Amino acid sequence: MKLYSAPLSMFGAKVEIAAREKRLDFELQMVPFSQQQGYSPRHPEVLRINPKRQVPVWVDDDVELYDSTQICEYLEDRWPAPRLWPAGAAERARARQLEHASDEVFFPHVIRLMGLRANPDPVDAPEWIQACTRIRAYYDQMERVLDGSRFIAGDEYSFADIAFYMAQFFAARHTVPVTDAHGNLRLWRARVAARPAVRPVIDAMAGYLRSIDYPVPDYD
Ligand SMILES: N[C@@H](CCC(=O)N[C@@H](CS)C(=O)NCC(=O)O)C(=O)O
Repeated sequence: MKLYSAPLSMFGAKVEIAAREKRLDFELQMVPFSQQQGYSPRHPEVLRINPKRQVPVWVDDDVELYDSTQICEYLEDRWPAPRLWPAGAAERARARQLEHASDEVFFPHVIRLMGLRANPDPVDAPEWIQACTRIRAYYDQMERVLDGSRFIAGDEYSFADIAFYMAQFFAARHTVPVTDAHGNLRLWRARVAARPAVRPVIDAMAGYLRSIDYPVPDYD
């Protein structure tokens, strides 16, 4: 099995963590990527398999998939243990909703910061302030979700934790870290970072950032 990812792909990291949690034997293929050129040239297998031309892409014989969430669903169906979605239908639906919100509600604010950072002095721009405010508001929401539970979707670790752990790392990289103002989230972050499946993935990403002289935020 093969995972096509990239050194700063937060969506690729989600899949890598999930595959490690399930102790799968897979090859990790990093596609060409640099801060200057972006994803150029595109890897031919990524172009062949993903009409969106993005990583992650997962290949398991004739099963060829793209999109991190879709790939995680496959991993869960194909290797149900250890479980990464909760057992009950309602709990599962809630966890899926939280995973989706992390990728599609929270992360777009981070993407907005990434785009604005190209400008000389973005910090006074109303769009910058608005994105930071929305990121902190989402932290407030997750702080309440974590009140009395160890993980985002309850007491069991799930894909929702993997998604939000990676998303908040990117928010931290782009100036809006989880701080002591969010005590539940700080404890949760350390809990997730300590997992043997998470540690090597986040350490490798931090190592890549250091190798290109980029700052690394606290991540545990
Ligand atoms: N929803 C997709 C998003 C994938 C995505 O945005 N991948 C980024 C890397 S993290 C990418 O390949 N970007 C290059 C591009 O969009 O051209 C997923 O969950 O896999």
